[in-house]
Amino acid sequence: MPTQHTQVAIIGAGPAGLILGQLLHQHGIDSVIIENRDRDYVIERVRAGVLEQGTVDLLDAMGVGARLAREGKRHEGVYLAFGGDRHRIDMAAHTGGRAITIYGQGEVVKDLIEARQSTGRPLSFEVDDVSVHDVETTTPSVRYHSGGEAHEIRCDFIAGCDGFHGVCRPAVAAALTVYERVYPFGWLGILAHAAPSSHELVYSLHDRGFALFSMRSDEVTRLYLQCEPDEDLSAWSDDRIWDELLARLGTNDGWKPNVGPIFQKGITPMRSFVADPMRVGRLLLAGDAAHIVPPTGAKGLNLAAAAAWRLAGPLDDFYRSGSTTGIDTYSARGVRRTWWAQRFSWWMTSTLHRSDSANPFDRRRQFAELDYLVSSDAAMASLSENYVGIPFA
Ligand code: FAS
Ligand code: PHB
Repeated sequence: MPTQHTQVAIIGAGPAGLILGQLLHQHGIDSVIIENRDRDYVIERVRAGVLEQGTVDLLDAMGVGARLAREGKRHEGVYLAFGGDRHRIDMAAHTGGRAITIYGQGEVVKDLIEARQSTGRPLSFEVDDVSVHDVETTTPSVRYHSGGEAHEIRCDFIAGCDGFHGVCRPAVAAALTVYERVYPFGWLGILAHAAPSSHELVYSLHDRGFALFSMRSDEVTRLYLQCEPDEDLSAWSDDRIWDELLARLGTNDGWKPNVGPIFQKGITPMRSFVADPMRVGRLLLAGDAAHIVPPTGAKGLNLAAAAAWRLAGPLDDFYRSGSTTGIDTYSARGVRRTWWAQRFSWWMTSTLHRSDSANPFDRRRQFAELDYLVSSDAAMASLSENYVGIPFA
């Protein structure tokens, strides 16, 4: 069986794995990245769209921020709509100039794959039967098949960046405590060829349910509406989707999304999930492999980037000085940040979604929560600080 030797074996070429690979390269640390899907799939998969200030700064510092700087849309504010009115929160004013940037996850992954390939370091797509071994020893290994041939990677560390449905977390499930909440609704998301009619995002709580106005470019609008978790997509004609979006998003000042041909639609389940610890022996989990947040807080991709950044430094310390301090505290620091993001994402989700079980008291309290939020500088500052992202350090 062909055997590769490396320092860090990275499983998964999503944002977590690719950012870690690039940071390790910059520290002169060897790594091998293996991915079970093909290159086009990981680029074209429709996911995140919001980058925190810290993620943008990290990608820039890694030298993969040029196209992001040219094509990304920097948003200093965000709108909350309820009771028929839109309210703008000036996040930059509440955070000393920090902001979010709209840039599709596929674009981030594309830039990172190009950077990886220009380093000449290994990145293999379409592998299968991936398994991890001896993670409780100082010589763990990864086995997989590629092109029908068995392969083995011998390494010092395995970075489990294989997402929620990967093999790394289940491989150490016995050592983990899992916390989970599944929400009684999902998101029906679309991409449409329509020029965005707002220059910033609009989150809307409406009697008919939540809706979100976002974008991908000057020609493409991204929109979501609250639906049943097991909603049947075939029951949603394009006309029905637009009728519902216009009903939930249109505001008294006449603002509404532009309508255009829908070219992508899908349903996203909503869950909060935390696995603790994020490290078992020489296996270190990062990103969705360790935690899932509902997308209302736009934290998933940004947590993955923060985890890669939080792991690269300690690995560099280990190879420079043999110190394991950073590696030993990786999980505690990661789990703490994850719970902050969980709290914010749960709060955004429960404040902005319609719950069938809610009684009239809860509805009015939800409304009061939003009314207080857009009337209090302290509350707007808290939302802004969390939405633009708590600094990585
Ligand atoms: P990923 O899932 O992206 O990557 C893991 C990789 O591992 C994948 O490429 C997978 O193919 C591969 N893999 C899996 N099993 C494997 C195996 N056995 N062997 C080899 N490879 C394997 N987050 C935000 O921050 N902002 C948003 O606006 C936002 N919107 C979202 C909208 C939707 C519809 C969805 C689904 C998610 C959204 N998210 C958002 C969250 C999302 O972006 C994730 O948090 C992010 O992809 C996490 O990155 P990774 O941890 O790298 O995991
Ligand atoms: C998106 O643009 O896809 C998006 C924006 C904000 C969210 C989730 C998704 O909270």
